[in-house]
Amino acid sequence: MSLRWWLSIMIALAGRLSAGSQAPTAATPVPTVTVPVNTGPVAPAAAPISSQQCYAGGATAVSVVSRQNASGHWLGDAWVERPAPPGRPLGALSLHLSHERRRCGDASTVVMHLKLEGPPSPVPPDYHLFGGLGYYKAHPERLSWLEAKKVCEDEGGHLVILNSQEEADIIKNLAASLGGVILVGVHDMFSDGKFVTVHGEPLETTGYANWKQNEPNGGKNENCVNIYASGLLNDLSCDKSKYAFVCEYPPL
Ligand SMILES: *[C@@H]1O[C@H](CO)[C@@H](O)[C@H](O)[C@H]1NC(C)=O
Ligand SMILES: [Ca+2]
Repeated sequence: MSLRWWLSIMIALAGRLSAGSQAPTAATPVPTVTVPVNTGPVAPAAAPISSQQCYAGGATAVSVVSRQNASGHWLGDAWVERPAPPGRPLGALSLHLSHERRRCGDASTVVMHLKLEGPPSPVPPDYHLFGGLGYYKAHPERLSWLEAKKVCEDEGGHLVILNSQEEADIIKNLAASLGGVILVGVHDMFSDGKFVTVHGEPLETTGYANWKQNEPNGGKNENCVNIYASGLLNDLSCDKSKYAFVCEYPPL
């Protein structure tokens, strides 16, 4: 099972230098562009990432600056910062950089290309990568939501959080093979009706919040959440209802 982790940034700085004219224009304006990296969400219009600040975004931040300075030297800088679970080793990364002039008709551009590739990070035993989305471990043993949460955390993971229809499809198929119900990492223990993930993120912003019709219906008696094999969500008791569960370990 080998996940190839890569990112690729291409910056085309349109110098619009015609074929004959070699003299660079002094103090070209500094364009800053944001480009998608990998498949995760991308932070909008990231400024150059300062090492003085803590990175707080849940998305990948990319900042690229490319310019010619007053003496005509080409200068480029690229920063990429993405969230990563604490304590995960990165492994050896290989980095390839190239720089070339590209012509298209009588327009000319300068292209900087950065390519990074590294092996997958080690994962706990029995976690399997599904669809490039994350590493999952199915637990067929029936536990309460609170017990299941602890088992996942003790393994270094967390109760599964659904971030897309694609991910929900994987987990609902697991639910079908594990008795029809899977506990997921969402609850409203802190404020009734305000469902949040085990990381504290509001359910509505996770990317998947499809409740079964007439759910959630448990009020203060049902503060934890499961998914059915239908893919729909339900609230249930955190300590009395015992079901199978899935632990998740994020990629990278
Ligand atoms: C332009 O950048 C080059 C390379 O960093 C540097 O040597 C040169 O002094 C710079 N020119 C000006 C005018 O800042
Ligand atoms: Ca319910």
